Amino acid sequence: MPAEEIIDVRSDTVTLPTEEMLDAIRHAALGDDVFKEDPTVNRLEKIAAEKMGKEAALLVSSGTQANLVSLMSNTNRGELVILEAESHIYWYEVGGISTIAELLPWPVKSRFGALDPEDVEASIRPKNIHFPKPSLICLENTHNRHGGTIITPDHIKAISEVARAQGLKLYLDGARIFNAAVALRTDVKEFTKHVDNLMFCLSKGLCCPVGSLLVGTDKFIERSRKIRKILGGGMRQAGIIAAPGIVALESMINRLEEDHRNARRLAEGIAKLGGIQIDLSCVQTNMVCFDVGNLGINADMFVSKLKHNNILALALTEKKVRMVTHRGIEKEQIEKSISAIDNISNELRLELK
Ligand code: TLP
Repeated sequence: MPAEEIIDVRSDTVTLPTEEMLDAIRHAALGDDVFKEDPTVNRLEKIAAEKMGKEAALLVSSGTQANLVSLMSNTNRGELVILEAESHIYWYEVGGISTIAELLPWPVKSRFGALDPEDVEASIRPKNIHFPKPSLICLENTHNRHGGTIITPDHIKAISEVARAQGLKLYLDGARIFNAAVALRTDVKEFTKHVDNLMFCLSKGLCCPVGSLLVGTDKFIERSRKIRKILGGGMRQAGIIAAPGIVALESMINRLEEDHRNARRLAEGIAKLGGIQIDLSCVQTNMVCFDVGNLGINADMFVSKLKHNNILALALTEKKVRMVTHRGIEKEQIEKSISAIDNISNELRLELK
């Protein structure tokens, strides 16, 4: 008997490489990247820089490493970094911003992940003997904890004007920036042209097994290369990571649209069910977050009930469950998920009566 299918919507990080990627890995030309001699890495970095409209790029092992290297490369020890209060850097990177980069994170709240330029301006305190020097503003697009929401190019521009006027740098955690670009049917450069530098991930919806890229000026990338080395991130024959990255940038970006379509389908299906709250206006890319608080259960418990139905999801907050669509999650898996959520919520509502 075939094993029951597992629907894994915990994250788009669970995606597996395509056959084309595996072939590219097998045939990649390799060299020692610490000596800058891996031709496949060099090619990927060139393609990434061009796509983002910047001078240079650097392959790193993960999104977390990309953010850490960028924080260190954009600042000096002891300075202050303004970031969104629910940002990945602040929430999920084990406090590397403080323990390793030795920076003071200054979280600013927002409603949908897009910092209000006025709030950013207000958080930049004047020169004073008591205050650390503010040097960097970090944005995140799409915004993970706000449910994959998009910060529009115009909004980034408004924040970049504040940054420039105050002499601060602007960095973008663009782990899923291609999701934003595809959703708005816009060239990714429309977002990146307003920031000094950014990172994006190959290992999420683009389906690569490993890797993220930092992109910025030649000077920023040279400094980042040295910092990556300090952090143990010099990766020798890294062409085996870069090869699927090239495939991703050449052929996997437009497919993100399918993930967005499926997320919308899932969200609209959930919205019709009783007892669950979902804000459809926040479902802008490949994430679907919904609130199970009215069912008399917390998100962790709801997630374990889903697991009994062979569906893997994540608890985002005490009451919110997150599901992420990606390659391998099709209409059929979406329908199965909606009906499992329906059954669970009906059972819970009966218990509440
Ligand atoms: N996010 C992961 C988890 O860490 C939560 C996920 O499943 O969404 N920036 C953003 C905006 C991210 O969402 C992530 C990963 C990272 C950075 C870190 O990337 P990795 O996992 O490659 O270190």
